[in-house]
Amino acid sequence: MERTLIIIKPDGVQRALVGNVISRFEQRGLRIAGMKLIQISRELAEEHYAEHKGKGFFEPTVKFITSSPVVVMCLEGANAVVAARQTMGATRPPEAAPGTIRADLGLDVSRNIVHGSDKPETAEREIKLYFKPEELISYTRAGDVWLKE
Ligand code: IDP
Ligand code: MG
Repeated sequence: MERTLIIIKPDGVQRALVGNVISRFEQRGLRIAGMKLIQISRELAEEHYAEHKGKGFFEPTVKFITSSPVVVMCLEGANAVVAARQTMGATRPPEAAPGTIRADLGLDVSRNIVHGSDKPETAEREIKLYFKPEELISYTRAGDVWLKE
């Protein structure tokens, strides 16, 4: 069992895509272990995107993610990190496969609707940025037995 950190970015919230995005992860078989609507501070955004510090898109990306509320989710399931990234699609919407969130719902890399941890170690770091341990709940859903043999 693995956990990953997903953020529905300001464009997703403002464009009323929250339900659409959550549905895709839910239907894929990933469970919501934690979820909340928050306004990200500059300090948190800079920590979140620390690996990109110094790149040209760092400042606009930090400005954008702090510009309006976001929905943060911790998703849990088998291979949650890879599965969620696959459901999201490639970083740049024109390169994302049809059927993915970023291809179906967006056009531009700077407004690509969702964030998802890129590997299990990143997920661990990012989940801690947004959730206290007691805010996360592991459980089984009735339908989980129908997801695998
Ligand atoms: P990821 O979100 O698929 O993991 P990263 O390379 O980690 O992609 O970049 C983080 C975020 O920074 C992207 O989701 C996107 O919002 C923004 N970003 C990345 N590259 C560019 C760019 O070339 N122009 C504008 N924004 C970018
Ligand atoms: Mg990334």
